[in-house]
Amino acid sequence: MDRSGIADILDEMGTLLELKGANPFKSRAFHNASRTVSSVPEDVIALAKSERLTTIKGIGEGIAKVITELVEHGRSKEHEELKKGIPPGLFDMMKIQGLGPKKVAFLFRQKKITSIEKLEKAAKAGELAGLEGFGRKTEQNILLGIEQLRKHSSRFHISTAEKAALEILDAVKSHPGIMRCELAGSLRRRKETIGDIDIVASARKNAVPAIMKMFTGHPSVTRVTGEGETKSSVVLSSGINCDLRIVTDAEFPFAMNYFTGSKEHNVRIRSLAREKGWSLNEYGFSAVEEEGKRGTSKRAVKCRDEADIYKAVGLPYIAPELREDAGEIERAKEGRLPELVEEGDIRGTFHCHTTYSDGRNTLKEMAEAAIALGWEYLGIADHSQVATYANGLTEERVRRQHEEIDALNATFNKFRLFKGSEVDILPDGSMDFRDAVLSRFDFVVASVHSQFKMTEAEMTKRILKAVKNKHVTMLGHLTGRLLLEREGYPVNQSEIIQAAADYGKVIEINAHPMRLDLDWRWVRIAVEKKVMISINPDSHTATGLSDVRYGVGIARKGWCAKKDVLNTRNAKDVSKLLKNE
Ligand code: DGT
Ligand code: CA
Ligand code: CA
Ligand code: ZN
Repeated sequence: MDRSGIADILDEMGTLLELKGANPFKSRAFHNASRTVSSVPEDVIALAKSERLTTIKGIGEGIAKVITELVEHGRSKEHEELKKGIPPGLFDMMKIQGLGPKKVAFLFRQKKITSIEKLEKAAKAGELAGLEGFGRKTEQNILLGIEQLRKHSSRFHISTAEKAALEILDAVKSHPGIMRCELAGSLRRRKETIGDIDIVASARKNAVPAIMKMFTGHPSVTRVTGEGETKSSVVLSSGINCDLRIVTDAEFPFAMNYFTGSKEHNVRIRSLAREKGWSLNEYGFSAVEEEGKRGTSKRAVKCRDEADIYKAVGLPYIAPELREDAGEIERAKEGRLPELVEEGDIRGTFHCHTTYSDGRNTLKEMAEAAIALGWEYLGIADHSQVATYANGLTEERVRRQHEEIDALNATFNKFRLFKGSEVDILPDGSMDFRDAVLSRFDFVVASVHSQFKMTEAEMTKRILKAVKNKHVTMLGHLTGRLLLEREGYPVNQSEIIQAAADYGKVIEINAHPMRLDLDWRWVRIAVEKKVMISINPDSHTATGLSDVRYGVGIARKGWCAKKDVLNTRNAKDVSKLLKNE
């Protein structure tokens, strides 16, 4: 069993203990161990084999024994004991927003509710409202939660999908029979969430069976759902499905183009091909035999790569991120496609948290991580005072942080930290620091973190007030959505984008894979209105800085060129831009 499999089981054991009402310290130990196993730099598998797991902080004797069993036998006795008497449906129930192990265990004991279906029935029949700790409101929220869950449960965050995909892609790629091999589908188009992983490869014919075997036998595969000569399908340990298609090298560009999608984009390209007298599918172009013209039809076109395919239908190459049939084909025809921002254009970022508020790494560690990424600057933005749940900074602590930033900046060569804050937009639209404090920052990110339950008109008014505040540099995670978990609060994005344009404010693409907010469909509108975009990781760890890559994907989907993105500018230009505000 691999690391992520072990981490999942430890986590499940923690939850099982919670469901059984065990000592909270014990269940927490398992949850913590799960996080430890997936994040420590040490080789957990090797340590397990040499019985040295307890040298890792947070792994005690008991948990070490479980891990060793999992590594050696792929299962653990204690885990199986814990599972006894716990219906698997309880785990599904815990995915409903607002339902934790305590409530689920209670519903199980009191009402024998063992699945989402039974829960839904009971809630609809009004059978929960009388129970201890449950009211009409809870009942309504449960029904709402079930609806949300159904809508989202078959999709995954891009970070989860990408991690799982790259692991198995690298393995397949390493086979000597492989000629070309790439990710296709929504992952290649950098969609905000992913349904399943699509891999396309070309290979020498005699190697295909061995490659398929390697794919279906990969350690991250938990179930094989199809195995054939051209296509195999598996379920990975993260629960995500993955398809591998193997074609000849001549077919490869066509298969890539087809399986990258989107479906809507494909349909358009196919009809362009038809206009030229070809039929196009995942294997190639072939001549359409027109009536009365038999024998005179065109010969099939050979294409070495996707650019050749677009050229054959009279278009310049269209980047995968744009392939949504959202106007890209018309633009391509006019030769006016945007020159999209690239990961390599990024020179720094804003909106990062440190140990001053709820981040895990110190100022210095965050700076060092940014330097290691080759960046010229990093904008620190810890939480403001009202955010006590996130250890928000008081005015006094802001002063101390600024002293530390000044001291650190004095030690850097060609790198600087910008002083910022993620300041709460209070319910009445005012900012959570006095003007005198706000004016001490190099930049201010304004975000809503509380009181989401407002009408659209109220929320829009609240945020508009922040846009008009002269101390505010940029808006953070505009809708507050958490992908696959929580819809954003209702807000008139169009009006806010217009105001940002009028008042010269930046809007962030929050690059955290759970957020990706501003949504790319709105990024496009912001860019049209010449609103500057900042791609911010909202990272709470040093490693989280690299989440910027997901934001770059969203920026590209939103048709951002390099010039549209604040953090493609060098430190000097950024510094000038921030001062003018
Ligand atoms: P996902 O997996 O839901 O995140 O989204 P995709 O875009 O990866 O969709 P998926 O995996 O169902 O199919 C991969 C690509 O294959 C899709 O983007 C376009 C192509 N494709 C699939 N079914 C059809 C179809 O019926 N017609 C056409 N033209 N293309 C299709
Ligand atoms: Ca897919
Ligand atoms: Ca697929
Ligand atoms: Zn925030």
